[in-house]
Amino acid sequence: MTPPDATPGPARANTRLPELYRTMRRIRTFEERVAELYARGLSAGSMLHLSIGEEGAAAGVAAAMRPEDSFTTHHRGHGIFLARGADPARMMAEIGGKEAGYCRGKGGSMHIADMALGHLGANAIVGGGIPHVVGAGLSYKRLGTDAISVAFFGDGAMQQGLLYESMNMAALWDLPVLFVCINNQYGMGTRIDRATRSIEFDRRAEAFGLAAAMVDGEDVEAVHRTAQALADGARGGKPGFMAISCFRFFGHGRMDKSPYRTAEEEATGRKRDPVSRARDALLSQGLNDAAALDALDAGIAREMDATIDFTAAADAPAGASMFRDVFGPGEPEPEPLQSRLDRILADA
Ligand SMILES: Cc1ncc(C[n+]2csc(CCOP(=O)(O)OP(=O)(O)O)c2C)c(N)n1
Ligand SMILES: [Mg+2]
Repeated sequence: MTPPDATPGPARANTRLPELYRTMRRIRTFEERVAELYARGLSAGSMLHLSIGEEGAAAGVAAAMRPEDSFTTHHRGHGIFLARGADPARMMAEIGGKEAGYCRGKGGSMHIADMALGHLGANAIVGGGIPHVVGAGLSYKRLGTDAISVAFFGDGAMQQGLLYESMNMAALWDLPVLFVCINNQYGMGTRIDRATRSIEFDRRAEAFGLAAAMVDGEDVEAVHRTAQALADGARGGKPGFMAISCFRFFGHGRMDKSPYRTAEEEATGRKRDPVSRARDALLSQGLNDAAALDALDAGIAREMDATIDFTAAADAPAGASMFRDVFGPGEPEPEPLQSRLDRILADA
């Protein structure tokens, strides 16, 4: 139950806090612009799940991964993909349903994937992306590579059977896999203590033979240290699990005003802020001064503002491409909708 290497040490000269802060600030600002995209009527649909409050999980784990590693995410995965090197303009264009997006606008917020960056897919089915990393891990083991595959999912998936099948196989076959549960306290409108009797999630993973830890997502350096130890173990064939506790600052999706929780609970929860905590730490440790951090934040704001302009100006996919990119190479082209309709009407 003890995190493998989560003991806070003395101030470290080689701290990665500045880099972790930058990643988190980029995620926070990107998500704020996603909310703006929606408010301006430029998003493809309303199913947008912001990861504000969860930046410590994405930044901390991503920093423990290598370029060759792959991953899957749940429906709240913008921040994870950004932390893994996604181009925010192409991401925003995807969320806006534009041709310039990662999946030519056909994946949207919840189904972004990009094999070049190891993103095996966001998934709208709770727990749906978890078994994929077991398959990826099996292939890495067979190929003899050093890569690992990481599944990111919410606390809702802790109550899904496929997680346990996946953890069992990963442990049984010594696969280079890391399971990362982002426990933001809620599955839609249901608080975690109304979904399960036990939130000692690490004990569940240990029961399957995984190395397991729980960590506070407000402390990005603790997340990073824990993820690094578990990722190193996974690379050596000992799969790992970590549960990162944090607070979902806003509603489940953009339409959700969170009527199921009180204003006091939200105010208290939002004090668990990994971004402002990291900023305070950078200042108190003398790693940055306030002016430098303000300049950094302003540069990030400009970068993210530009993603909205890019998306607004980008083209939608051509109607004729509707069935393209749906099947793998070599699959027959589906019959165009119009010709199918013509045929059905002719037969009628
Ligand atoms: C198998 C399945 N059941 C139910 C849903 C409906 N659903 C969508 S998101 C969600 C809550 C997920 O909560 P959690 O896993 O904690 O992720 P979070 O939204 O908090 O990031 C549910 C129940 C679904 N998409 N898939
Ligand atoms: Mg949740």
